Amino acid sequence: MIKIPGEKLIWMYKTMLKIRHFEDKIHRLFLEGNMPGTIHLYQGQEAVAAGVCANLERSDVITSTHRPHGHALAKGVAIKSLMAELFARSTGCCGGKGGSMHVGDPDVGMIPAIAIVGGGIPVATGIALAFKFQKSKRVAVSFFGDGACNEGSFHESLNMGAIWNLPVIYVCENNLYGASTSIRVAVKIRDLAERASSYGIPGVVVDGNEAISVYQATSKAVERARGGQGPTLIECKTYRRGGHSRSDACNYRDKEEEKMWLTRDPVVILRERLTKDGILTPEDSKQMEKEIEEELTQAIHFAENSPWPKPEEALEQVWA
Ligand SMILES: Cc1ncc(C[n+]2csc(CCOP(=O)(O)OP(=O)(O)O)c2C)c(N)n1
Ligand SMILES: [Mg+2]
Repeated sequence: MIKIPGEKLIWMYKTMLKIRHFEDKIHRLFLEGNMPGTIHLYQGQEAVAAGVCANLERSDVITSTHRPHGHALAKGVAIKSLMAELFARSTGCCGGKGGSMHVGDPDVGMIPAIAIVGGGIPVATGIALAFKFQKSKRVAVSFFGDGACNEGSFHESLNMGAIWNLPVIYVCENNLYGASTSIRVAVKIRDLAERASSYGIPGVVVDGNEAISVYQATSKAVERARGGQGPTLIECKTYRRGGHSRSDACNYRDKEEEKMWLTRDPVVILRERLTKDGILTPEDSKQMEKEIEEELTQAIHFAENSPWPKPEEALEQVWA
């Protein structure tokens, strides 16, 4: 176990709070009809984005999914540009053309999210191949769900990453459901991380609601990747606090299971741990929440007052 510096722990906590508050706000805005499109909330999984990204440099690159807000905030996409994108305004990180499922900013190392399930895995693998050709120490990280592990792209990418020892980390966020389908009827093995052995790479299972465990596992994987030893598959066991998307009442989930996971709130787990270790006080936490709320209010104001994209902009930034 490596010792995690206090400021890193605080960064992880603040990042998780930021994600939680950001999504509380946008959830309300969507339900009120003030935001177009749809959203897939990341709430409950914050420890994964924060624990992984705390190990990355700005120059490292991540790929994400249809559930990308947490990854974007943890990798450093500006809140204002994220908010404006969700409001479909031209000041958004994709010029208002992407919306919730396609947020990203290559300047901070996030490829705009790919909503095709499993679509980001080969992209991260290709980016890692480029890093290897460039003899750079940068790493690529692909975030994806349990559902993506049954896509061909998962298997093809892991094999390619493995045989070429690419600097890539595969982070599976196993929240036990692919939309409404329980993992129990979708795969026969207990841990998806077992699949790593078919490709000759390490596969580790971590408690995805424990930011510190996620951090530790990622730290090892990043060291391996930067050292030219190839990929790692990290399976983070976690749970969505809400539905798959905004209109899902989750009738397919067992109520006892829900109750158990909801008591394991990753934000609370880290807060209690840091408080116990004397790294965080309740006042620090309150102050952080206040600052985040102010930043969010400003971001919403910025987004609502930003211009809509012009029709002719639809033909810009198009390569194919
Ligand atoms: C190739 C493909 N098939 C189906 C869909 C529709 N779809 C969107 S999200 C989703 C479930 C994905 O589950 P998982 O990978 O576990 O991610 P989670 O939603 O749990 O974060 C599905 C089936 C899609 N976007 N892409
Ligand atoms: Mg899932």
